[in-house]
Amino acid sequence: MKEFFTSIPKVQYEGAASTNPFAFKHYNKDEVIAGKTMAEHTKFALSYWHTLCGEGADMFGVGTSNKSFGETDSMAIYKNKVYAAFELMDKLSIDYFCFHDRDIAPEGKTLAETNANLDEIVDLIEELMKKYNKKLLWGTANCFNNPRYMHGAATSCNADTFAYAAAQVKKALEITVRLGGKGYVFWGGREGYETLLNTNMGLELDNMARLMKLAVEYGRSIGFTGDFYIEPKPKEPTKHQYDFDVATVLGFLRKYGLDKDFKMNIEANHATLAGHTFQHELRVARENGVFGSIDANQGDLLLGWDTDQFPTNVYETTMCMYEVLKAGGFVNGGLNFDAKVRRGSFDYTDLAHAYIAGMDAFALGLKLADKIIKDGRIDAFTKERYKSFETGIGADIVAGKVSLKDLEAYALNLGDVTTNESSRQEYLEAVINSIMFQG
Ligand code: XUL
Ligand code: CO
Repeated sequence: MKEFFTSIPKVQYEGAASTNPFAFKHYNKDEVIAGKTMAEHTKFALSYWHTLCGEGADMFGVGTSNKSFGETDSMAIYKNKVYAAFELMDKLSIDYFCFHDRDIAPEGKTLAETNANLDEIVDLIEELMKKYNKKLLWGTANCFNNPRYMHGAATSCNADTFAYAAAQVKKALEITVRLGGKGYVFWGGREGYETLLNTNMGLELDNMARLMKLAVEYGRSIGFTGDFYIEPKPKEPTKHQYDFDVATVLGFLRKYGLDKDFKMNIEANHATLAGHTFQHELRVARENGVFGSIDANQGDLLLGWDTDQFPTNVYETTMCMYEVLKAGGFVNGGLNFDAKVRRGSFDYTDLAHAYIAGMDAFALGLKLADKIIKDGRIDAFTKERYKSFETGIGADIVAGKVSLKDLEAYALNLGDVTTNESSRQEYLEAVINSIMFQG
């Protein structure tokens, strides 16, 4: 069989002291942490679009990395992408992958031809999934790239576009089910607006929910038992994306009765674009029972766009894994690297370095998050901070036993509040550092 990534060896765990650029320093897949192996905790996934399709083009220049894998005919290129994907997953011990329909097969002249292209490629994917023992984390439809989606997909002003998007979602769901995927993602590609001067926001939101309802009905009817996800993002490509952040999406899901079937796919760089930390978005999802899956990457806080960099910031990965552990771990979700190498990192070797760096950052984050939880000081401090709600008036408030009148009577009797305690933020930040850096 052809080998595409000849410069990349099978990557093994060698431990933190290793200087081998092709070795894991922290990701030791079978090592047990808090009752589960690292592989079970992390469920790393390869993002097909960046890894097999992204060539590094930006607004100012063409691609710097060729992803045609030695072929010129379109279907032959896409078949080689499949072989390349499984070779890389195998070399990096990545158990899952995710894709958009258009990442895996080219569009034909008609929708029927496009669907036939998909079927042909999915046959090959299915074969290699068995051969390499790999799984599909989630599937999705790319309803944003083609010019037909210039005004959005479900939120387009053009009903024909809505219908076309629905057809794409139907097929993408069928493929996801066929490949055993336990997730289906809606990232609102162009579901937003550029100006309110031409926008019927009410109809657009109703229509967005309509497509999701149709997807749930159809998905369940063909045996999809996994989670539907919304992946919040506040802007880009449109000025305002309707799925702004987890809190906004929650309001949307509850309004349209979609909250039983949908959870969140939280992306680190989307969180920061929304003016939140990654941990904030995970916490909001966890507290509301909609934590589902993660698109693991990091942005550059000095830039205002989605840079989708491979995650290396261990503070971020640690607090992410802290939230994941607190949420009880992934059920159907996992850690998908929706991340791309920089334009100047153009050769295949860079792909290996990038995935190794990201996987190690999360493995280290997992170990440190487990230590923070086992250490117990952070949790104990937070519990103690709210102790006034465990007895007396606080317990009555929590139990819903008191009215405003009762509380007024209590406050009048109190005179003033004289017992506040320090929040000890600086101490707690130092505790985190002392656990993370014990050397
Ligand atoms: C875009 C983005 C997407 C989704 C899948 O910002 O994150 O790649 O993850 O459509
Ligand atoms: Co994403």
